[in-house]
Amino acid sequence: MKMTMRWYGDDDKVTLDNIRQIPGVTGIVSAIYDVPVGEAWPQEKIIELKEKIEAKGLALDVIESVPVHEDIKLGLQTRDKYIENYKKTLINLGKAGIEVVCYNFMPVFDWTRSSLDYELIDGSNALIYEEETVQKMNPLKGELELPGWDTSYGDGGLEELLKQYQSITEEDLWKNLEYFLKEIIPVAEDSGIKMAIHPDDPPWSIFGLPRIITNKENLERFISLVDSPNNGLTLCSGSLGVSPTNDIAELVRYFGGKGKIHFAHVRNIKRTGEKSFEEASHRSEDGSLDMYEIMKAYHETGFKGPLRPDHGRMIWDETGRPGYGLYDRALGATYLNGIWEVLKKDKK
Ligand SMILES: [Mn+2]
Repeated sequence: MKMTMRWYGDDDKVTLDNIRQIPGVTGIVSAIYDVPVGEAWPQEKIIELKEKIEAKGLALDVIESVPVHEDIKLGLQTRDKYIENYKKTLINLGKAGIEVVCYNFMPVFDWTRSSLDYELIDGSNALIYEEETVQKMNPLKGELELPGWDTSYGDGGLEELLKQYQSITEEDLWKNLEYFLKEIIPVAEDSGIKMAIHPDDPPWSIFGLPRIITNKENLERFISLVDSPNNGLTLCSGSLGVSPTNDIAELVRYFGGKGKIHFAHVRNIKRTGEKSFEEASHRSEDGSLDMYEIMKAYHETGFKGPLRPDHGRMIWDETGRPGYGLYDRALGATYLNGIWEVLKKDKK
């Protein structure tokens, strides 16, 4: 396992110098943020990012994410142009020696929460999701806008985009995903890149939009769309784990055993009701997931890929990008590294 940390580039308040001082963190998860969605990433920008990270003694282990243009998810005629650009990006990343690319296939909205700074009982702040609150919000009226969302559709564009999705069923989305994979996976193979789809967060439909990367059955269907070692998963414990029917350790054993987990997000959540949850500290006792069992499953399946603590709470008066402060993620990395050390040493 390679312990990594997400870094948002030069604009990130958390610096590479901060990250290199967290014990046991050796790699960075990052992306190019100033190329519009759908355009190819220039080789020079990728090399520049990689060299900046390596100059600090860290490795650029994962690109998270290369976003997928909505026309691809919608299956529009124009998708082929964007798929060609996606292939160019993969080729350029491969030339730079990048091994893992994370992406997702969520229509319109990326990860969704009802509050970004909910105060927990200990005075820390966390992202939470309450289904009732989200149901009442109207993103068309600007009542919900989250930092993870691509809003390049601009004024009025969102309404148009949501209209286009009205006729898209889950089966349509599956077909569009299959079309995309059949185009890009051969390029990923040639470029030495493992593609790792991130599950939908939360793993159920929101605002009437289809969501399909949600549970074991669908993950199985996903990997069978294109049978290739380069077609795999970002197994995110926090995204999948908010559904009590998703047993994360079991998913790790099952898909990890097949060599299908290319990237691991390990974080805890506390289920607070049906379809409602708080993001908790990484520690098992603080949430609904048993982190020891999850790490044990990774250890037992011989996981050698990149792994990162996922979102953290805001603690110690830190301010910054919701979910992506330094302190709580550093605690998470250290905690997970501690579990890993025990697992390594206990192995007879
Ligand atoms: Mn995640």
